Amino acid sequence: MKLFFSRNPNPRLAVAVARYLDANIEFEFASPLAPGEAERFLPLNPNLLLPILSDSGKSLWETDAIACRLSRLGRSNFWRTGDDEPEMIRWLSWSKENFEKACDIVHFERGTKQRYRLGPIDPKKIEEGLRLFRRSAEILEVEFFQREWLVGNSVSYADFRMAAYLPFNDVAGLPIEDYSCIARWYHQLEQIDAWRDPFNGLDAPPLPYIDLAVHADA
Ligand SMILES: N[C@@H](CCC(=O)N[C@@H](CS)C(=O)NCC(=O)O)C(=O)O
Repeated sequence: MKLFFSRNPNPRLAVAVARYLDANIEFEFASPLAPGEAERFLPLNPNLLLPILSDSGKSLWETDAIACRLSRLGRSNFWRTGDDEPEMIRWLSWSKENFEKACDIVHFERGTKQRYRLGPIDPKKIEEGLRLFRRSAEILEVEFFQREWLVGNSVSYADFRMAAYLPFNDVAGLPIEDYSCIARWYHQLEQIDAWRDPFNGLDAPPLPYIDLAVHADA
């Protein structure tokens, strides 16, 4: 079984899950969008995106599905099952439309667009992302005032998914530290080796450099 990955947010998340679960898989750095790569990757993922989990001629794409598969294979409760599952799904679903979406909007402008030279930062999108970030961070802050992790008393995939863009906050510059309970939760997540340094020992070139001074925006 092989996980194709890059250092971008969703593939990073999948690698972190695999390493947290100590999954017995191979890792291969990939660039399906690079010239000449489509022919190899289209049959594996018609979206030409990462991560992809490939297993004896079959492939699974979408990070959440891969996390679910790896957790089941490892007989782990990291992907919650039983009575906690609806609560975990609630956070995955909410995150996609709220906290993580906000992080994605801002990171796309300040990070992805600048890394891959996709155009200038759009201040309107930054404003929209920051507005959604504040609105959703207020909800999360209340939650983390009352609990250490999103589901039950231990880390789950919901925590990893919610935090998917936070390792990129050096470029995204989201005001996480304004929310002390969220900051506390994230520092706690950073104590987990697989989260903090998922690419340790893997062959994976660094992401293209961004000159933060040149790209400073509103
Ligand atoms: N909904 C997909 C999103 C996948 C996605 O957008 N992947 C991006 C990185 S975040 C990608 O493959 N970019 C090209 C690359 O990293 O080479 C998932 O959750 O897996």
